[in-house]
Amino acid sequence: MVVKAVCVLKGAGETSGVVHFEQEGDTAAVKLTGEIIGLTPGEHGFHVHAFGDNTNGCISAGPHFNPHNNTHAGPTDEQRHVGDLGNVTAGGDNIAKIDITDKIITLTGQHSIIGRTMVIHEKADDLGKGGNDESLKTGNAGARLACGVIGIAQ
Ligand SMILES: [Cu+2]
Ligand SMILES: [Zn+2]
Repeated sequence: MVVKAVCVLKGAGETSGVVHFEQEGDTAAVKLTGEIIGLTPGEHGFHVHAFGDNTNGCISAGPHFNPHNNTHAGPTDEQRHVGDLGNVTAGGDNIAKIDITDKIITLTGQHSIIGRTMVIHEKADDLGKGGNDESLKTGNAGARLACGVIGIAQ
């Protein structure tokens, strides 16, 4: 069975986007596609945060989704936050095309990301290699430019 989800990201500034998620069965990798516009050229941290709460903007989404109590890292690291999807890269047109396949996030079961929030950040995520405390929590990715709750898609 294919499970699909979608996330519409919005924020206080000009950054916005749409991300589609697809998973072909409970244990399969999740494929993310879509684009985020209104970004400065270069890398921007991109994570699943714990709560589907945007009552106080993207801040209420809380920290990175981390059900296994790990430190922050990059998407290919074995020990990472479930929500650590690393960076997306915007080009000179200020658009980041999303094309990610990830084996850690899931759209089913106890640790499903549906109902949680995707956040796109101001700065690059240092993937836990920044050499300071914040690097092991947030990757020093800075402000939350836009976010949206991940919902069930048709
Ligand atoms: Cu984040
Ligand atoms: Zn993290």
